[in-house]
Formats: sequence, C-alpha cells, structure tokens
Amino acid sequence: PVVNDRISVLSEDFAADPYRHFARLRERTPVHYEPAVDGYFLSRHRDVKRVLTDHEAFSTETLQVRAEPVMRGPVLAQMTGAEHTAKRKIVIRSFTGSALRDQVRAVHTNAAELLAPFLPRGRMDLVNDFGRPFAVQVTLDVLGLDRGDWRQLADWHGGVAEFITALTLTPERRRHCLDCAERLEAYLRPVIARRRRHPGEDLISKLCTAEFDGVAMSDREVTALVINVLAAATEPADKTLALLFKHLIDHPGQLAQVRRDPGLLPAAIAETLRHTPPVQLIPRRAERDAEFAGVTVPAGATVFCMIGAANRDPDAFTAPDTFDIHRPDLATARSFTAAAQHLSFGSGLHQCVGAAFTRAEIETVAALLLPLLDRVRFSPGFRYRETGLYTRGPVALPLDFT
Ligand code: 2IO
Repeated sequence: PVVNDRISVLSEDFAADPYRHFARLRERTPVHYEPAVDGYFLSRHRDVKRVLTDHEAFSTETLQVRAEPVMRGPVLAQMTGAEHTAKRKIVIRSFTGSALRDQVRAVHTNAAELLAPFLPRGRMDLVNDFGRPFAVQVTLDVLGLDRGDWRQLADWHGGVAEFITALTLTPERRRHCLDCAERLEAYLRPVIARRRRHPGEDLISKLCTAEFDGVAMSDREVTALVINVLAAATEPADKTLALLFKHLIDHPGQLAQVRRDPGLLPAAIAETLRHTPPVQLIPRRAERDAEFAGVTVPAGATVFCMIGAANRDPDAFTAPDTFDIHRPDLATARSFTAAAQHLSFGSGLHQCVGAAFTRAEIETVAALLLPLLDRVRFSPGFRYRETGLYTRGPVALPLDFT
C-alpha cells in the first residue's frame, strides 16, 4: 500500500473540489501522509469510525495545541473519565428541554429580523447577507451576550476559528488569532463575573451555576466552554444552511417534495450533513502504533479523520455520491443521535453535544426561508464555489426570488 500518491490535500486542485479525490484516496491511499502538516489522513468509513470510537488508542490530546491556546482553557472534548461525564451532562442539559425551546424562539426572531429587509428586494446572498450574521446572532442570544456587539464578536470569532481550522499558519496569522482570542477572553471576564452574581436563563449563567455529582466549573473552564460554543455553534451553521439550499435548488424534484411536506426537512438536513459535512476533518493523536490497511501509523502521530470521504464510502452508503433525502441507509431520526451512520457529528464519547440544537436551528430557519424557493434562481453570472479544508462551505449563494 502506498502512503503518498501524488495527491496532496494541500493542493489547489484538492481545495477546489475535494470530493473528486475521495474515491481514489479511499481505494489507493486510505492512509495518506501529508508531510507539510505531519499528519495521516484517513478516508475510509470503517477506519474513521474506529479512530473516533477507540478512545484508548486515539486521544483528543491534539486539542492541546490545536484549540486550547485560543479557547483560553481546556474544552469538553479534551476531558476524560468522571469529569468529562459530569461536564458533558451540564452542557447537554443547557441544550435540551425548556432551554432548547427558548433557543428556538431566538432562532425564529433573528431569522425573521434579518430576512425582512431582503424580502422587498427579492434578492439576497444566503451566505454573506443572511447566514453569517444569523449564525453569530443566534449563538450570542443562546449565550446571553449582547447582539449589539455582533460585528466585534464575529471578528474575534473569525480569528479563533482560523486558528482551529488552519492546517498551516504563518507566525503573523498565528499572532492575529491569539490576539483575537485574548480580546475575546477579556470581553468575557466581566460578563462571567456578573452572571455568577446574578444568573439568568442564558447558557453562560447555566455553565456558571451548574453542578453535576458535586462538580462545578471554574472561570477558566466556563471561558473555554463559552468560546467553544461560540465557535462550534457559529462556524458550521451558515455553511449547513447554504449547502442545504444549494442541494435543494440543484434537485428541483426533491425541493418540490420538501416544499409540499416540510416534515421532510430533517431528512434533507441529515442528507446535507452526510453529503457535504461542514466539518470535514477531526484530529486525534495515536497513543500507540496502529495499523490501517497495512500501513502503520506511529504512536504520537496526528491522525485526521476525513469526514467527507468517510460519508461517501460505498461500504457505508449505497450510491454515496447521490444526494437523496429518501435514502434508506440514512435513517433521519438516527442521524442526529449516537446511532448516526454518517460521521458529521463525529462518533463515540465526544460526539457533538449540539446535534439536537443544530437540528432545531436549521429546521426552524429553513422552514422560514422555504417559501422563497418557489421562484428561486441563482443570480445571473454566479459561479458556485466552496472554500475550506477543515470547515467547508459555499463562498456565497446569491439568490433571486422575485
Ligand atoms: C475546539 C470546527 C468549530 C467543536 C474544538 C473542541 C471544537 C470542536 C469541531 C466542532 C466544530 C469546530 N470541534 N465543534 O469539530 O466543538
């Protein structure tokens, strides 16, 4: 088996359309070593699943260098054992029940407000006019931060996200990202102090006051979790929404079905997540030598799970390159739980805690925007382009809907 086969995941060709390369990677170099990032890229569904679920052999230690510097403390995914279980329960509790109902209300209000000015114009860029501000503002509402500061917070978030998702960073960019994170931390410090004294119904208050099995969170942990939620709830959300609408516009038959029966939206969202996962890479550290398809990944190495490639593995899905909201192997209800067959929320102990929230968020906003699709077309001269290797989504999606 070859380890490197001329494809580079850092090439322009790969960046333009990674999906074209996935079959070859899975078949010829399922363990692809990339010297410039010193990482092993895994593309087969069964290998990715194994890495994400064998917590002894593959740890989240990578996050210490890949996330902690901008999270300003350890995040949930870095923790293990009883501490992890307790704190994960606290976070999950903040995203279910009455909390989730309040969050859905915030989704609705933000979406309606942002959409209003574009309705009379009959034209809107779903990424830059709507999706991006929508994703940031909803997250700020959930956290109980001031929506009036959204541009500033979006800028800082940009630096944090760049740090986590860049495969290579120049020293200048690195400095910029760390600077954003430090400013964000300074912004949060007095907010967290206030919420400890006068807690409200928002997520920051819940993280400050929550206890599970006698375990509570320190200021440093609350800060890290708040920055984690800011990044995790914002970064993939506008991408998922834009990808969903792109797929529906490209498949008018399925669009008409969803339009007739909005009950199909969860299936359309789940298939969007499988077909084009907004988070394409999940890093782990090999704790001991591990063999995949005859290639040994050495202990201490960084392994990147290629979620987009795994989700299109014919061993896991029939006709994997086809977008089909009715595919039986997707099982919509399961798609947002630990039993999901696609790996877009990860898998195992650290599987996304925001999956149910995301489902509610995208379902709510998509239902609101769906009527626009009756007369929708891409604006004249528009050429569809995606960007990003770690998180990936449309650069823009200018729609005419008059
Ligand atoms: C810093 C890519 C934004 C997460 C990490 C612990 C983030 C973690 C993820 C997703 C989305 C990010 N990893 N959500 O892949 O919380």
